[in-house]
Amino acid sequence: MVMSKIEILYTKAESNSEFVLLYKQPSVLVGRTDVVSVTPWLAPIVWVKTFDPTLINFIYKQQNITIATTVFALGKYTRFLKDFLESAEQYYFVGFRVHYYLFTDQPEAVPDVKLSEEHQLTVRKVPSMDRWQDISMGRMGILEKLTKSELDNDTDYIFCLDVDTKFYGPWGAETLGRLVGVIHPWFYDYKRTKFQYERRPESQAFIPVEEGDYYYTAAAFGGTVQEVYKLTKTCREQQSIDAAKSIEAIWHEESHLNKYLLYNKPSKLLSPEYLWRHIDIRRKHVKMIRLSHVAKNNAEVRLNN
Ligand code: UD2
Repeated sequence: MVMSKIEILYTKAESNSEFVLLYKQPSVLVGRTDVVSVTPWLAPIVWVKTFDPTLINFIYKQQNITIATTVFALGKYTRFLKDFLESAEQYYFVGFRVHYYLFTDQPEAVPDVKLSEEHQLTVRKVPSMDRWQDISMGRMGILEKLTKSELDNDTDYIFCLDVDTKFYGPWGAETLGRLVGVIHPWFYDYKRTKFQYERRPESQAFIPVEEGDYYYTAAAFGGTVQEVYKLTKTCREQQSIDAAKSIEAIWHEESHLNKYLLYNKPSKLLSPEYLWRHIDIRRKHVKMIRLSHVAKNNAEVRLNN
C-alpha cells in the first residue's frame, strides 16, 4: 500500500480479523538532527518533526483522558481572556476532554466564548491583590488546593498556563507526561551560569552557579494531578519560608519552579515552541510557534511596578 501522507488506518485486516494500525514507518537513522530531543536523563524534549502527532493523539484517544487547564486573570489581565480562550479552542487538545479552571477577581468580565463539545469552563472567584508579584506567586497555593482535592475525579493531567498568551499552532497529546516543564523562550541557548536563577543562598529558591539543566518558564507547566500537587505544594511552602524571612525570589514562583525541577527532573520537556516570545519574532530552530506571549505594556496593565 502506498501512503501519500501520514495517516492512521484502524481497520479489520482481511486475513485474521485482528485490528491493524498503519502509519509511516519510524526510522532509527533519519530524523531531526538540528536540535537535541532528549535530556541527559532520557526525557524527551518535544520539537516539531520529532514525533507523529496523528499517531500520538490516536494512542491517547484510546485512554479517554481529561486534561484540566488552569488560567488566572486578575485586574486588567481579564483583557487577555478572549484571545486566549478563542485560540485554545482552535488549537488546544482538539477532540480531547478539557476542563478549564479560570480564576479571576471579576467573573463578570469573563468573555462568552463558544467551547467545543468536549471542552468545559469553570470560573472561580478569587480575591483581588495589590501586587502583581503576589498574584503570580499566589497561583501556587491555589493550584495546590485545586490539585489536592477540588478537581473532577476523572482528571488525569493538568496544565497551568499564563493568560497573556495566544495559541498559533497545535498543542496535543505529545505534551502529556508525568511531570512536564517548558524551556523558557529567552534562555534556551544560554550557558547555565547566565540563567536567571535565584543566586542568594538565603532564599529557598537558591541554585548555585555551577548547577542547573535548563531554565524553565512558569508560564506553562503540567503533568499528572498528583505530580503537579507535589510541585505546587513545595513551591508554595518555599515561598512562605522566604516571605517569613522577607525575601522574594528574583523571578518569584518561576525561581521556585526552577529549583523544584532541578531536583525533581521532569519526565518530559517542551521546547520553546510551546511558549514563545512573540509571534513576530523568529529563530531558526523554532520552526513552529504553538503558544506565544502577546505583547503587553507592563506599566499599564499591572497594578504596581
Ligand atoms: C514571568 C513568567 C510568569 C511568572 C512571572 C513571575 C515567563 C514567560 N512568564 O512573566 O509565568 O513566573 O514572570 O515573575 O517566564 N496575573 C494576573 N493579573 C495581574 C498580574 C498577573 O492575572 O495583575 C497572572 C496572569 O495569569 C499572568 C501571570 O499572572 O499571565 C504572570 O504574570 P505576568 O505575565 O505579568 O508575568 P511576566 O510577564 O513577568
